[in-house]
Amino acid sequence: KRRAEKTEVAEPPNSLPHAAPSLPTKPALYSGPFPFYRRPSELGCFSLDSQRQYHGDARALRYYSPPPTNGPGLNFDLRDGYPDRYHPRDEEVREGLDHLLRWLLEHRDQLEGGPGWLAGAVVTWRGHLTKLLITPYEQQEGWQLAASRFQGTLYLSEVETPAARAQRLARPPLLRQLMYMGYKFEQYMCADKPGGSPDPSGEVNTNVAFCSVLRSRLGSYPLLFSGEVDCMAPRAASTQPPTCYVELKTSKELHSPGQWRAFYRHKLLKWWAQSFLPGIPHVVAGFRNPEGFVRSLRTFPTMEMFEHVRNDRHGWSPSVCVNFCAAFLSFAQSTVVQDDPRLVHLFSWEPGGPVTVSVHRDAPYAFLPTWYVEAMTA
Ligand code: 0WD
Ligand code: CA
Repeated sequence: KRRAEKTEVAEPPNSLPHAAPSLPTKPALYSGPFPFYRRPSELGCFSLDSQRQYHGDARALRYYSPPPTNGPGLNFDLRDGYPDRYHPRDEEVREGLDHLLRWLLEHRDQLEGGPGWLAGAVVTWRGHLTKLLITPYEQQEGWQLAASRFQGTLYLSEVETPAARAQRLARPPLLRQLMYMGYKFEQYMCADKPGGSPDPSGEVNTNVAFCSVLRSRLGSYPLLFSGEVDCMAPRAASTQPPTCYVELKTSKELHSPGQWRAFYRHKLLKWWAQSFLPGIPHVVAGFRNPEGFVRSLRTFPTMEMFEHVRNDRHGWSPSVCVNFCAAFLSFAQSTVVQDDPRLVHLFSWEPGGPVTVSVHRDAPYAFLPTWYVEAMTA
């Protein structure tokens, strides 16, 4: 068994001294014990409004407000308001890490962890770390992560792959509607004020977001990342973030044991990875029928999701996911040596292969904005 702390870097054979290093992704290579993952703590938050404008506060935070009964009577029409009350975010706007960088710039003098903490940290979106966690099991979609080192800190920002872009531009109408339905479910489940009631009559505007900024550490790698949070439970066992947060999901109604098995193997892996990272303890799922109505809810505690695949030969393992992520961070830390915000190491991965690296300077891959670099240098 390989140790979790070891970097899974394939050394170039002696005959090819200049072969670029790569990182394998097969699950069997990462089956060691679960590595250390620091209990995530919230450093702060920010909100994006209906115009996608940044505000350094929690104005976009919503409150978990499920219907009084989960059973007969529950009937959320997820297609209601589509497309006339839908204001989707402009996906052509490439935001990169910008909103998170703005938060960081405004809070860099108040960061805990002592002087120099940020210089040793990895800064990224939670969603990028989720993709890393599930990589050993992903068989469909590859990814590209751009990495730059600046004042010691390693910044990771996703680059849309050509395949993902093509898929997005050719997104079938039914898939567009399905995306809307996920947001519509949030509207049925959330109130704007603690103790308030949901108002599904308004429009669904996906520019609006509440993002939590978290600190954690994976093995020896300090992490600062931000993730979009759906809502907070005002009467949760703990009112302290991130344990009061609730992640909302929708899924097709499941009937046969085979359908549940597939759900545990694929969907629950993604749900687990996404909520494990920020330490969000509960995922509440709405199950929709073929007509798009949610008729039942089920709460999945994040820390119990693995139990559904523990005895499944084709299941997933949290330690494989987290060991791979640690190996990637080690690989990235040792690959991106030069401190230069205009230099980008592009890590690319396609299912079935290893993670490979290419090096680029300035446009189109450089992602640390001039306003950020200049303000941090001043
Ligand atoms: O520009 C990009 N390539 C991306 C931007 C990719 C991923 C996220 N984002 C934005 C999000 O809009 C959000 O403001 O970054 C911020 C933080 O995202 P995250 O929490 O790191 O991302 P992730 O965990 O992948 O997604 C969380 C939620 C999603 O909920 P579900 O239940 O579907 O996982 O953020 C939303 C979505 O509600 N979301 C997006 N909203 C608008 N545009 C997008 C997107 N591209 N991706 C995720
Ligand atoms: Ca969600």
